Amino acid sequence: MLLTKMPKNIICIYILIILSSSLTSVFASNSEFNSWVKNFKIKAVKSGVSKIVVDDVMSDAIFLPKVIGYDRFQPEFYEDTYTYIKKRTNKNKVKKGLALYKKEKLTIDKIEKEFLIEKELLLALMGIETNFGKYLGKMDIVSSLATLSFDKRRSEFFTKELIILLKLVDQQIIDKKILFGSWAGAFGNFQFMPRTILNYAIDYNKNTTIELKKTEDSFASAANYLNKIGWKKNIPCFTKIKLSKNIPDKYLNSSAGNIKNKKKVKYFKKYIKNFNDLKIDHNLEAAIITPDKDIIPGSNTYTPAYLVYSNYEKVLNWNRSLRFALAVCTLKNNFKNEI
Ligand SMILES: [Ca+2]
Repeated sequence: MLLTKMPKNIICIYILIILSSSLTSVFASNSEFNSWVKNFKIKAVKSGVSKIVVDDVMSDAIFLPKVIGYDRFQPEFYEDTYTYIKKRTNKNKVKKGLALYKKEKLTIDKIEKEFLIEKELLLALMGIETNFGKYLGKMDIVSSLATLSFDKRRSEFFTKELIILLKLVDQQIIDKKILFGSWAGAFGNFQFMPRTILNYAIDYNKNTTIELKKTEDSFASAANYLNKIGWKKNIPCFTKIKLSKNIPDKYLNSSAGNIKNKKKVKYFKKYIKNFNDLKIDHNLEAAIITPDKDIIPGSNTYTPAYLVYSNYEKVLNWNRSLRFALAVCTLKNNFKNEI
């Protein structure tokens, strides 16, 4: 805007200054990144990955500035709960999930029985994570993880994930040629991080490779994961409630990091206006979440509010976001009404 009023030569100088300063910072971060890679490779070898694999896989790793952008601008940070859930659980998504279920019914039903995980939950997770395999991500995962490890915000977490990924390649569990996924390093239909692949992914159809972009292995791996972390079949995730203003602040969880102050459902009776309408076991252990409080500017402290149970926390294990877990369980309920 300002540029149109400036003389041309001044504009040129102005643009040159901007260009040179941004180039300097790119070069600076590239050289810092390269020296980070050098140190990381030493660390990876020390933790037991073969030097050949470390050198081979890390040779193409580059710093991806856009990954930092995505990390700082996740919808979980700025979308209010209603918008977030509505966008991800619409009729179209249910329709798409039902079509997939119809096509893969035999496999999905078998996996539901074997791992004791509702098919509706599996469909919901796949729907939210990748829109049923449509958005698997095309990012080079090694570079994504390296960029996030180099970055200060969650360096320790992503460094560990990158080392696990190298181990998976080293042990020939994963082929380095297929390592394309999300900006945060997640992979396949259910967006597994390397640690999840290591601990829970299975070669369900026993063809000697784990194929997380195919139905059999990806559904069985997701079901195995949920089963191992303690998902309880036929127990709800959450119940929407209307809170009274007399509720002490300490019961209002707005952070997914650590759900605090759990009590039996009946304990919260005095704080819930619609308690008598709730169709849930009053002895179930529950906590209260108010996901917009402290996060969405100007939001009402008491709405929306939910009682959440142990299954809800299992979905948080999957992805530590209050809204993500609400969306998954909402979509699960939507499927329940249709299947
Ligand atoms: Ca397989």
